Amino acid sequence: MTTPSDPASLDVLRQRLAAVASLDAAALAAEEIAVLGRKQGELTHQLKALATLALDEKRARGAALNALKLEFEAAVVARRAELAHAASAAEARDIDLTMPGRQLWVGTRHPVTVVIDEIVAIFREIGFAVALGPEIENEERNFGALNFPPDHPALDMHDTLYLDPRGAEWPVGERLLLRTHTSPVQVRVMRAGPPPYRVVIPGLAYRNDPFDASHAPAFAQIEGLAVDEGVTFVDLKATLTHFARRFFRPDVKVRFRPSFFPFTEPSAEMDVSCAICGGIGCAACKGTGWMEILGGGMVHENVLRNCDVDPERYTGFAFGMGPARMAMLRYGLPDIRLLYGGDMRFLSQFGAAGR
Ligand code: 2NM
Repeated sequence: MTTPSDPASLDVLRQRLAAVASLDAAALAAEEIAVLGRKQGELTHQLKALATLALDEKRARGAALNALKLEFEAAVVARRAELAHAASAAEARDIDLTMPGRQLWVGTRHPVTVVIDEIVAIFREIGFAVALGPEIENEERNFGALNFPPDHPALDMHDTLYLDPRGAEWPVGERLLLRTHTSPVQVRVMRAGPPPYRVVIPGLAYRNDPFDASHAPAFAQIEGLAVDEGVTFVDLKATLTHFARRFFRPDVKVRFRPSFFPFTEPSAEMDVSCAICGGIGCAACKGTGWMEILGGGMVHENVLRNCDVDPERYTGFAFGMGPARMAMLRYGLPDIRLLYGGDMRFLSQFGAAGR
């Protein structure tokens, strides 16, 4: 350390100032403290020592020291900016512009969505409109209006997802539930105005079922309803046969078997010749050559009455099917969990994006 009165001390500081421009980051930080530091800094020390000098000398030396201090501060700031700039330029040189870009993820439609859209399109071609309704329904529209007796097992807590645990205390018919089928939408359509109706209703339905190879607790459904004067079972058979030929292939065979549903009388289930083996018998059709694809029937007169439609004047047919099941049959899938498991390696093989 030089003494305050030593003129050489100013020269030493000027040399150190000139050297700042070539210091690296660590040396710059050390030099800043060594010269400008508030406790140990050389310049700080020299400035404090001015107090011991005579007035004239104090003025001249003070001015020189203060000018030097400003220059030193400016030099440190400039060198620090220079070092930062050099570091980011080096980083930019490390970017490999020849590296392949990241794969962009283009989504595809879910196979069940592909099937729903196709089914809806086939019915639209022959004059059906689409109707939609809420997934939260009441007991009356989900069951009562549809001719389910109050003691029907479907109303049991084990089968239906009720929304309020106090449910049992609610007025009869007003308990809220997740619809177990899309049929309450048909009730809404009929109550909204007089026939004719020709509608298909795609949507989700819910049942208190464990997830297994053929059941999901939330599943897609498509139902249809056609009500007018003079609609007969022949219309049902012709419409659904046409649908099967369009959906599978023109030469598909169909058969109707008697069945039972609370909301239709008579009722039937429709089978198609196996899409996989063409009717010879295989694993997909369990050797029978036939696959069940839907249920339906003539709308029960009680249902028509419950929905303010005069059964003396109007008749109609209704039907329902599961698009996930249709997708499984068409693509030969053994387990519904493939469709609802969310594995993109599987799902992205179906509907092309944006189709
Ligand atoms: C099915 C089977 C049989 C059906 C009945 C009605 C309504 F509301 F008109 F009465 N909608 N859907 C129906 C009938 C659905 O699904 C397998």
